[in-house]
Amino acid sequence: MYYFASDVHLGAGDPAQARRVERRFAAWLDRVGDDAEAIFILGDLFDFWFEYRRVVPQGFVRILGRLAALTDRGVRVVFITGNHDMWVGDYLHRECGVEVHTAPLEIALAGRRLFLAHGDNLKIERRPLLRFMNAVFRSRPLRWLFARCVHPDLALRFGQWWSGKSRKSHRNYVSDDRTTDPLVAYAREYAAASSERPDCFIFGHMHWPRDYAADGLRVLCLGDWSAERPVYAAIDPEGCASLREWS
Ligand SMILES: [Mn+2]
Repeated sequence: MYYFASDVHLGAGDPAQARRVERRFAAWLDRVGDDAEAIFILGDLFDFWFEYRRVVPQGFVRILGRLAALTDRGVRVVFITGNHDMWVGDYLHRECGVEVHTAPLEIALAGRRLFLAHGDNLKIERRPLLRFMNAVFRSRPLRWLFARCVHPDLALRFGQWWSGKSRKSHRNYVSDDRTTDPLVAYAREYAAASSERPDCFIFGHMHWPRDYAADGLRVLCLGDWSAERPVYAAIDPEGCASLREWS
């Protein structure tokens, strides 16, 4: 089995809330770990993450321990970073054996061709401001400078404040499938332009679960983990994909 989850936002909210979400996701990892060939985390695992050469943020040990235990057992864990954890470096790979990607990933699983992405920064060419901000945020020299000049406690405090602000500002104004229409539109354009058309697209980011299937296009959008019953995706050995609720 292959499993897909996104937008856990570990550390978000007050400490009690953050712990609740951490336990929820830990229980899910325990369950899917039983029969998983691979587990894909499609971004925003952390509400904020910034790592120094020898310093990482406190917390999340239930999750980090489980990820390490999974990869120790030979379960493949793939993490595509999102807009809240774009500063993940090599710590998760070195310590937990997680395969980290900072861009969308095309991959063949169970005889299906999949396109996996967090869902931010798609079609960025036509948005100069977003492109500029991305260049700044993702710039390696700036990251290096930031890590050398800003004390970790200060950096984390700023980052957590910024993440909370951004999360709240992105809270959906329309609570229906229209929220994920841009992802479906992106998938349609991408499929039309590619020689090897993906059988299924899986995205996170919008915190709005949706199973879209029309005109040979299949798009799965995952839910977020602040929900009582988070929605994740599964693909069975026959290549059959579905959204599922975790409770
Ligand atoms: Mn998110």
